[in-house]
Amino acid sequence: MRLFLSSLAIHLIYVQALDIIRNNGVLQIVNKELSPDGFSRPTVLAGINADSATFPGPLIQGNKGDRFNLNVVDSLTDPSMNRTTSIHWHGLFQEHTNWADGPSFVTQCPIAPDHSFQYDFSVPDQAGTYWYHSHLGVQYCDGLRGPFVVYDPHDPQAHMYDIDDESTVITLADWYHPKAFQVLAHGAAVSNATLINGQGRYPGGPDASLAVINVQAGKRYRFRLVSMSCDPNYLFSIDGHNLTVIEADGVSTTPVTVNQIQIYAAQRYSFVLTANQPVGNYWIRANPNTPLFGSQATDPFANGTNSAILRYNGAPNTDPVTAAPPASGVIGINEHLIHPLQNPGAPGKPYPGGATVINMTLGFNAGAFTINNYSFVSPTVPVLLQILSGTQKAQNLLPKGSVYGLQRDQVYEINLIGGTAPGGPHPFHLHGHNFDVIKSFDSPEYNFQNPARRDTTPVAAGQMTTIRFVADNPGPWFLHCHIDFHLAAGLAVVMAEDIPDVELNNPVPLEWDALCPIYDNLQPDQL
Ligand SMILES: [Cu+2]
Repeated sequence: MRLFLSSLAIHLIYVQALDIIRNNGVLQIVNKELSPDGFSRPTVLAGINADSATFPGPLIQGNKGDRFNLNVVDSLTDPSMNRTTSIHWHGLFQEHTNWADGPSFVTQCPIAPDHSFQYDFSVPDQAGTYWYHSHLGVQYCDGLRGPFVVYDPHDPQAHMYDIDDESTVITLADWYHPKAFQVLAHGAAVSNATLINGQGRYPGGPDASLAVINVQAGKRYRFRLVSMSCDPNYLFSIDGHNLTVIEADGVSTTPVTVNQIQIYAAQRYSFVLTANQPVGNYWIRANPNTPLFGSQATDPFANGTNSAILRYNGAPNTDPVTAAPPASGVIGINEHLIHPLQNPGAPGKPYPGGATVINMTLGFNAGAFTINNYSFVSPTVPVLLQILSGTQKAQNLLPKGSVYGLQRDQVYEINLIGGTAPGGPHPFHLHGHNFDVIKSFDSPEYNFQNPARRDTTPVAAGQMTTIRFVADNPGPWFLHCHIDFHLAAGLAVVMAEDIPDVELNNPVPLEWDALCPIYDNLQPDQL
């Protein structure tokens, strides 16, 4: 009965204004009460100013080759959550600007409340779909996340689509009613709602507005799907439509046509959707691998949960009545079937061990995740500052056992061995690089010829995922699980790349030098 009523309900047309920052701007970080799913809670948000801050944060955009100047202003006041912050620009290499990468206590001290910090970096040779988020504790789960798109004026796949703008960015996010530190303390995270473009519903909650994505019949859209998840992966689909994947994590791919995309925390895909169905409304679905808190039904989409609406121009403002493809008709995306469009092929020799091998075995011990038996605990002095202060041996860098020294221009082969670590698959993200996934979690086969090239790949229990990359970007780069609650519980290491050249390659601004002295003088209620 409830479903029936809901399908007849007429929704208010609610178009969320997505603020845009083009290359240069202010990102103001504020506390605000927000109820994106009808439940009001205090949050940590980014906005172009305090009043406009919302979820997700503004879309940052620019072109390949551009420089970005983003002044992060910390106006946080709520001592029940972190008042300090730092921002990571996920997927961008930060060559020569390791200091602007963002992870707290790896490349910087956090920004203090009532202070600001200017991130100034160039994107000379990357284009695609990225995002930004707090990289301090579990702060991004309280709201500080937003999309970041670098357009390619000479996109080799431009002929495949007609429309690619702010209206074609689709963000997926898990949303929690408790604050993130409370979710972390609870252990296994269960989200209350799935937000698609910042809107959604929770089981038992009100009929909050759902996101509506408008299309015109006959046009081809390049949708940019961004998982801003703190934890779940999503099975994403749009009823009645195929999705032709052309990008994974900022790397153009040879087109693969599917009707469902499994997307892990922090991953991105571009897909082309042709609006070739009868004018109408179609459900957009994002089914999390962990059911929403309190969901009773066997139907994960009951009452519009985990859903948004694809609406053709001319269709009525009503809920869709469409059905998902039956399980037997699902064509999913397999990572081992993703191939780079340009310059495919892994560095190193075409056999397992044909590069400098590092084994990393995941584990779990006394409530903490480990890699090779060490749990990552943030050092008090950022790793970059330790290096600039003269520590030149990886084994002397803190945290002990979690920093790996890499030699300049060597090809590394990292075996990420899932072992018995719970809560997987764990999407591993390497800062400062893309990597070639020569052995995916979803295939026993190696591929050296044209493996997926991306920046985030899952590692499953009892399985091995193997990545390769060239150590050509001097600096300390975080390698970690992107389930934010697992990162907070220690599932991380630092790759200290070409330590002797870090200082020369990454001149730091005076403002960066000032961060730690300011941070170290904060009172407990300012942290
Ligand atoms: Cu994990």
